[in-house]
Amino acid sequence: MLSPMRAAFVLAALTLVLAAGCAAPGSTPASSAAASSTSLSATAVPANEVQAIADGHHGERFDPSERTVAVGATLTFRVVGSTPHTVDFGDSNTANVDGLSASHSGNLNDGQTFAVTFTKAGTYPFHCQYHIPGMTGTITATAQ
Ligand SMILES: [Cu+2]
Repeated sequence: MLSPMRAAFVLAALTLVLAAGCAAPGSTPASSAAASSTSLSATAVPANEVQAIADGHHGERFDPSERTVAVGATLTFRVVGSTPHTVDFGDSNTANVDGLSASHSGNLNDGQTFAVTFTKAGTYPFHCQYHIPGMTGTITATAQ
């Protein structure tokens, strides 16, 4: 039997789910696909974040490794775990990439972050200096 209190809660939860499904003008196409797949991490990576993680030997990766943002958006890269990483955009580990507020994080330890604002539409490959070629990703910035 469903008590009135519980029924109200279920209704509220359903409303939230429906609202979240509709209110997504700036969301990425990947988010709907990700919802149906099984995530390896216990907690989902926030929409404005890319995490640099390492799961055991040779398990270093960016999660997600591909993300689409609107021009003007800022992404935060965050190291999770005791393995240090870097975030470097472009082929060079020193040259700044046009269209980005910052291109090279330097060494990042557990919990440290690196924020990048995407000021021009384009495709921006990035990598970790320590774990190339395995640890790479691409951010796509699209005009609004
Ligand atoms: Cu790394």
